[in-house]
Amino acid sequence: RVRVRGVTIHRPIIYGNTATVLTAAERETCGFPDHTHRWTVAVRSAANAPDSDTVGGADDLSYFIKRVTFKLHDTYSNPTRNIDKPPFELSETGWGEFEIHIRIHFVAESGEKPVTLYHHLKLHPWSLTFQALGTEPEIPSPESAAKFGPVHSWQYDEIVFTDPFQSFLTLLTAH
Ligand code: SLL
Repeated sequence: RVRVRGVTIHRPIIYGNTATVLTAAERETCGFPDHTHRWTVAVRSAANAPDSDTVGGADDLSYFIKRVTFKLHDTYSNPTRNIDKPPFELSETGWGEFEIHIRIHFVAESGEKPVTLYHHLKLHPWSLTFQALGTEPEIPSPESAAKFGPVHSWQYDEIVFTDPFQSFLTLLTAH
């Protein structure tokens, strides 16, 4: 297999989370009375126009991503979660913020090593309540947090492949 020397090619992605406050009814039915939020962590394409109500582009990343592993806090059972097909996202309920390790595995023919990203799961709308209420930064009550709607925390990044194999370069550019 031939590497194409001197070439870099990148693919833009968005990664991060949304979170919403559980209603009293949801808190009862989710099986964990101490859980306060439902959240979704995701890796999405930043290419193509986003839909109005989703974050990230409509592009399916599976032509070059084989698996995304989300490593959660050890308070979760089975904290290592593998997602092997798009959408590369995971939803859970919980009570606390923590750092999620996001490991992106590329299709076998790429010959590329996995890439790890880190995302601080955000549940609380600190800045919004701070600005709107003029209070000191403090975790808002579930009631006031719910009024602000879903929390969003997303990062833009580019996955860069340097000296890619010719076949992988062809695969990427053909998409
Ligand atoms: C904190 N350092 O103390 C953080 C850790 C961990 C959150 C937060 C687990 C849910 C479950 C969950 O939400 N963990 O397994 O019941 O705030």
